[in-house]
Amino acid sequence: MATEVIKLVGFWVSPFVFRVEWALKLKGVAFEYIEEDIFNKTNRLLELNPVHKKVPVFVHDQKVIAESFVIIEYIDETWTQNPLLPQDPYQRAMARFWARFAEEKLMEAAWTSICSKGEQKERAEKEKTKLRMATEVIKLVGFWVSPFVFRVEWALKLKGVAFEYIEEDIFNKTNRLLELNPVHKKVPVFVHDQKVIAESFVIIEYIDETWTQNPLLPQDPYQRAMARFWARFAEEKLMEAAWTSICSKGEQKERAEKETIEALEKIEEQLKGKKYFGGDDKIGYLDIAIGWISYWLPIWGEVGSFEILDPKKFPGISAWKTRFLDHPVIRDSLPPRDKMLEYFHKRNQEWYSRLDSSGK
Ligand SMILES: N[C@@H](CCC(=O)N[C@@H](CS)C(=O)NCC(=O)O)C(=O)O
Repeated sequence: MATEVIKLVGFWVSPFVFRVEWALKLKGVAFEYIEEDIFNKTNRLLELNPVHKKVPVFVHDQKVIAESFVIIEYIDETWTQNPLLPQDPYQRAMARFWARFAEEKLMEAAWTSICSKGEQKERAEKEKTKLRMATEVIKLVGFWVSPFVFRVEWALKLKGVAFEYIEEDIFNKTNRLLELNPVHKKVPVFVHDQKVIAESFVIIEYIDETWTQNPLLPQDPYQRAMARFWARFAEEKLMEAAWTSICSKGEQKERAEKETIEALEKIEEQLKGKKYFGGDDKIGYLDIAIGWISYWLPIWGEVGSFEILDPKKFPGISAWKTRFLDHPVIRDSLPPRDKMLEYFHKRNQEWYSRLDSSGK
């Protein structure tokens, strides 16, 4: 190395130059850095890179190389310590493919989006989001009838985030589920690149904070607190009471029915004439969180012969329910009603026989 001439001609803020610098440093290759003024190009640059007239230019003894990707591969093949490209040819191809993709598509769109105005800017922003999504791994592990899974699906669709859905059999759990959610062993599980998240409410907040278009939670901290409060209330009080009311008998059933109605009355008050729980204009976090009331709850009522959502008693919730189910995203993302009835009848029978055998 001591007798070698190794020079890098660069410009202080160029990302193309920095990637060469990083490669050399990762390899432990000493080099001389020469700053170039790209707004007033020297003859040196014009002679070293007559084709593109751009930095970086890499000089190794008599050899002159331009184009950062070409330089990096040259460096990797010349100084073989700490290999940068994968050994496997397919992995190498993939690395080259995505490096080019980010360069040609993402960098161009990102730059246009900050250098353009109006429609052109909007188009570039959209392109950027689309490209970001194309390179992301976004998976939802679910179960076809789970209201917890559907709320995540609704959030993703309302945001326009494409994802891969993976069906799990919760009665015969796969190792995938046990590994992804070792704490609860339940669906939904959300996978975003290397990140794995469980618990539907936690997932929805993550989605809202990661893809900021069409915000779901209110902007105001107090309103956010309220949305979280009522989401939990419906989950802990209403869901539990409603399920018990259709799966129990006698006094226990009566008590659970009363609790269900009381919880619904409190939720009815929250609407206060609004179209949606989050306000008048659109579906938000709380609508999604308690969305199961619109579809699952009436089916449970049918299974347990108990009209839970009486429209006279709950005119606000009933109107919201119609509006919510009519929203194109929700309408197209619901489990089939017949199959649900059959499933919950079966679950209901299982609960009854459990109660009978425990002598209650
Ligand atoms: N609190 C969890 C509840 C998830 C849950 O109960 N999922 C059910 C499907 S509906 C499940 O995976 N059950 C499997 C089990 O209980 O072992 C959430 O909000 O994500």
